[in-house]
Amino acid sequence: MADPAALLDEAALNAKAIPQLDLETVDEGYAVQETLLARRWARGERLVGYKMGLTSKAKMAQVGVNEVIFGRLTDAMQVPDGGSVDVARFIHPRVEPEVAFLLRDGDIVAVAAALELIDSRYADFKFTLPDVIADNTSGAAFTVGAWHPVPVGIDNLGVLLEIDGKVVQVGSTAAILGDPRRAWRDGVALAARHGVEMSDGILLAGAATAAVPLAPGAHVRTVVQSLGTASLRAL
Ligand code: 0L1
Ligand code: MG
Repeated sequence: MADPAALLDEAALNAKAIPQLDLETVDEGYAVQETLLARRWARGERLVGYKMGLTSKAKMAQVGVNEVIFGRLTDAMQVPDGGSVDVARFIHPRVEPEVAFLLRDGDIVAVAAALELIDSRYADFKFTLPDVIADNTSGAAFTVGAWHPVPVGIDNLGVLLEIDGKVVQVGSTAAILGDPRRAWRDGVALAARHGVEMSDGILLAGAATAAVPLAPGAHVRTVVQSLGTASLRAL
């Protein structure tokens, strides 16, 4: 088989879906993810953080698996809050509302509302667990709102996802493994098992609702109770 990391990298660069790779194990998936990211570091992208995936029942059901996974965030994926992103760069982008943590020396120092754009490089958004891990857990772009000190309770904050001012998803941070801080703890342990230290930078803890397709022209905003908003426009 051709180098799976090269196939995934080129699929993303050309916005052209590829068939599933049918990797066999989760370890193989993380090894391909590492090689995929190495190609991006070589092009000058910088690591700015991490993301947890499949942290809610809705997301697990949407893709038919039941395990959390982690991926990497790079500077090239970050869209400023209120900024624009050209969705022609993607294959079949979807957007989901998230909670973001700012990590310093292994601790959470701030929290924010966030949006994640996911874009599977596989045709029809269909993949196995090892395949989606290899594909940097479908990560494509993200926006983080204003950082806030961590409130006492963040385990049941209301979350709205709006497109063009209309509410399209309603959820709660409870959907993120019962408490987004659990996604952080589980993520740190999972990453450590794969030789990755998740101690500094941004951590997208996971989506509070299912992801929705993102069309050009859409203005997307999430509102998270006590944490404010994050927004972007799709060009
Ligand atoms: O961020 C996520 O939860 C996405 C994980 C990968 C599954 C998907 O593409 O929906
Ligand atoms: Mg996500």
